[in-house]
Amino acid sequence: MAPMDQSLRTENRPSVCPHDCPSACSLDVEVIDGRSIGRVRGAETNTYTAGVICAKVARYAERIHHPDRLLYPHKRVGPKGSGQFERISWDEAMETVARKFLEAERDFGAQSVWPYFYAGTMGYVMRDGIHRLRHVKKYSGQYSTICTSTAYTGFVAGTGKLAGPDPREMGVSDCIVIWGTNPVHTQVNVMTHVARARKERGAKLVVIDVYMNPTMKQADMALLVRPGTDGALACAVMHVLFRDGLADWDYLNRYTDHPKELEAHLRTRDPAWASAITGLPVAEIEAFAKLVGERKRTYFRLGYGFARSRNGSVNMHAASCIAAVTGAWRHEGGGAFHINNAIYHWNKRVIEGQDAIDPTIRKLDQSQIGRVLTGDKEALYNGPPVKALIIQNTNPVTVAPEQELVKKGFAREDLFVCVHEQFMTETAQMADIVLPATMFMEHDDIYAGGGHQYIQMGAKLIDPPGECRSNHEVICDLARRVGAEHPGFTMSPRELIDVTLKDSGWDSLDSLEKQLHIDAQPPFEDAHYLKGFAYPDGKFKFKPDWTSVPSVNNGAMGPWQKLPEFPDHFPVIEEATEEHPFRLATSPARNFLNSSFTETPTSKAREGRPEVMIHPADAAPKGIKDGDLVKLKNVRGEVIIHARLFDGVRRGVLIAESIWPNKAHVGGRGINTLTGADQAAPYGGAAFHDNRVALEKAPT
Ligand SMILES: Nc1nc2c(c(=O)[nH]1)N[C@H]1C(S)=C(S)[C@@H](COP(=O)(O)OP(=O)(O)OC[C@H]3O[C@@H](n4cnc5c(=O)[nH]c(N)nc54)[C@H](O)[C@@H]3O)O[C@H]1N2
Ligand SMILES: Nc1nc2c(c(=O)[nH]1)N[C@H]1C(S)=C(S)[C@@H](COP(=O)(O)OP(=O)(O)OC[C@H]3O[C@@H](n4cnc5c(=O)[nH]c(N)nc54)[C@H](O)[C@@H]3O)O[C@H]1N2
Ligand code: SF4
Ligand SMILES: [Mo]
Repeated sequence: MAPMDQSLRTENRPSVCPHDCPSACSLDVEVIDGRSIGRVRGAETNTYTAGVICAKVARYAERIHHPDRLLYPHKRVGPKGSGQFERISWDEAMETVARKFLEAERDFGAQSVWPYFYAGTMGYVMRDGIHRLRHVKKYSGQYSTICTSTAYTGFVAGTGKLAGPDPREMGVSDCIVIWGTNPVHTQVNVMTHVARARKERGAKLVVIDVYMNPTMKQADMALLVRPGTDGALACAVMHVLFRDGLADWDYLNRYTDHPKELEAHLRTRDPAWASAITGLPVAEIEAFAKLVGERKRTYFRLGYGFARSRNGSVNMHAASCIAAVTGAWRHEGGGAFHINNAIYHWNKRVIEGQDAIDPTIRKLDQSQIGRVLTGDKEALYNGPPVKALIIQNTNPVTVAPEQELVKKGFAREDLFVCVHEQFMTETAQMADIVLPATMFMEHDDIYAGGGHQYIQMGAKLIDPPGECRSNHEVICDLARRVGAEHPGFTMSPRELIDVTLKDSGWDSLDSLEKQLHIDAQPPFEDAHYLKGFAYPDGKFKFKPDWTSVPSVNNGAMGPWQKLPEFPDHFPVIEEATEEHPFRLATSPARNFLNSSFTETPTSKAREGRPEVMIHPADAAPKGIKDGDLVKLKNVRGEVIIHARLFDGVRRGVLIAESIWPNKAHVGGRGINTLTGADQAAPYGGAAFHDNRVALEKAPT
């Protein structure tokens, strides 16, 4: 810590953005008087994030010094959800949590306790330490499906691992295809490299999305597809590549599994077929195929968004296949990229307490928290009910699907809930015990970029306000009180970081701090799979064995028996019906990050209010005008929201940029009232952008 006695000294210190964003930007933070945060800028030292950060984090002083931050432990004194809390001591709070956990364990078995977490911070010590407590105590596991399952599964299906060409190579591409991600909102740094490629090489930017978002507005070629139809588009593109002699047969023969069968399979998947499914004109599909067929240095930047459908894994895989047909992988600036998880070869043995894992313990589906808490037998794997929760880094009473069930579950009188949070979120509001949490500049942690290749240290810069404690402190304290023993509970965050670096084949914390960060980018031939893909035979799989996709297997789920053998349109999405004629996607808002930043004044002001975008021609016959309140309804519930007429969506498609708190909506029901928690094939995942709904003018 900086000494407190020098008045108003400003120093600039390095840090890392901890939020759940592929960019993990390197930050340059003004620390004022050793106590508070001034301006936050991007640090130039990181050659990927390169001094650029998003506006919401540039204004971080607003969040870290927010007057509404939780500062002290509280216990509930009124009815559940009443918001009536009373300040208590840390000791009383932790004693209560421990007692409730021990009682649940005694009466219903250890698996009636469910530590529930997600990626509100991406630091490994603070995010993943909760597993250590879980494993040592044999509490219920969490199968983390809310974000990545469909996307990861689809990418790994082809390549065998989660890695790809250096993201900085986008800057030397001749064509960049931004597919199902909206980087202007969700990972702004992609645009830096796109700008470079356009300037230096005259590169073309293609954007494939379901609405004319700010990224698509910058595109040379804008492909507006119907939600959940990207597999069909990918197939037609490959059809054209084979048909027109634009396939790289030398590459196909050396590096892929069944190219001849793929070609034959695609003969019937022509642009006219795909046009009927995707809504794209045939000419646009032909032009896109020609562009990527001729420009071998094409970088397919594949996002999460187009995988958040019930057929999302198939769509992700199909898109990645295009790079194998053109042989783009061979070229600098070419190939397909989703995320760089595999390059770090993390060994989080100590942080997660992996030596204590008991594989017989159930792993409850994170996305099905509503079903789990309302006693759905299948969701509970026929095991004991969940009687006690500790929640860190996530806000399920806003972000999880099937909100009606989620709210019902959290309202249970016999459920004990402890929420460790920075703000009084809608989840904290439902708690019995609320604990105040530190923010990233108030604790030590380590971060690795998903959208780039740096390992970075984010050191504590200032003391936390009030009595805030870090996740690590809370987990270690609770462990002591419930009798959980593990070396990790007695180590400091810095010791955990050091041992994790060493276990993972990186040097040490000392050396990381000296270098500022580690550039973990593998050599070109590895990143481009020139020595083969990550399957035993070294081949890219056009015909994946869906039920043995490595590293993501929790047992096949959803309608996996129906998965197509080859890339295809997998018709398991919530197609529109007469009763529910609209398809709704819940794409991310620019000034929020999931439900974070919904508390900061500038973000709230910039976003305005919850709105749904409707094509004017869909609105007119229903008498809906811009700014009217409308009702969206499906089998899971209904939502009242303001209409925004916008011709950048297709007819029959609705977009609600998310995730506003439920309470920001008239009637108190947020957008996740409408989203489903049924598991996508083959390894689960929530289909947030795949919802059929009815639309009508709300009664006034
Ligand atoms: N500002 C902001 N930044 C964020 C977040 C946020 O909420 N706000 N969330 C963070 C998190 S947790 C994550 S996982 C990442 C996710 O970041 P992304 O990879 O960008 O994924 P999504 O945000 O789900 O959606 C991206 C785009 O996919 C589009 N999309 C939806 N359905 C389809 C489809 O069927 N086909 C196609 N082609 N496109 C479709 C959406 O309209 C949206 O524009 O962003 C992170 N960054
Ligand atoms: N409709 C719709 N719903 C969605 C999505 C969508 O696209 N559409 N996206 C989904 C996706 S991809 C995701 S990842 C989820 C994410 O949803 P959440 O997991 O809720 O996401 P965040 O807002 O990133 O973080 C949650 C909380 O973590 C807290 N937090 C941050 N750091 C710390 C810390 O160090 N300690 C503690 N104790 N708390 C901390 C923050 O204050 C915040 O309230 O939402 C999903 N829900
Ligand atoms: S772009 Fe993402 S990683 Fe970078 S500062 Fe913004 S939220 Fe953080
Ligand atoms: Mo996410």
